[in-house]
Amino acid sequence: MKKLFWLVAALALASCQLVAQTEVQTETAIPAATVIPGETLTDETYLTIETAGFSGPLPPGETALQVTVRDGAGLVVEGASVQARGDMTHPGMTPIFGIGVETAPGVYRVPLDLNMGGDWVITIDATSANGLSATQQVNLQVEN
Ligand SMILES: [Cu+2]
Repeated sequence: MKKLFWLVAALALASCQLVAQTEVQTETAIPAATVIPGETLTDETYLTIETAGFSGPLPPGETALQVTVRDGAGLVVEGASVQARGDMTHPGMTPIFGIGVETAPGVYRVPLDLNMGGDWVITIDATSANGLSATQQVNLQVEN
């Protein structure tokens, strides 16, 4: 069982690296899976995160990401806790945070104040009511 966990962890890591290389314009990022250690990977043991709202370089200021949370079977997950953290790729910046509000079943609107032009890495965390979680990183660009 441990071997399976490490295999999945390695796959999740590989998919994170893939996401890091994804173009800013990508509408739907590659889903990342999180597995509870010691548990078998089944539809009930992981979540996926889909993101939208990254169409081309964004103007600086207030924006919102649309995040859809699904379970392993592809069904939307209602009542999840969704948060996003924004970090710029250069040092010396204070991170920004946004809390998701569910606007449709399994769909969360996450406001973010992109307060500077340049390259950002947005880290989205989702936790379901039954304690499963997933993390997704997306790169985006803000106009100067
Ligand atoms: Cu900055």
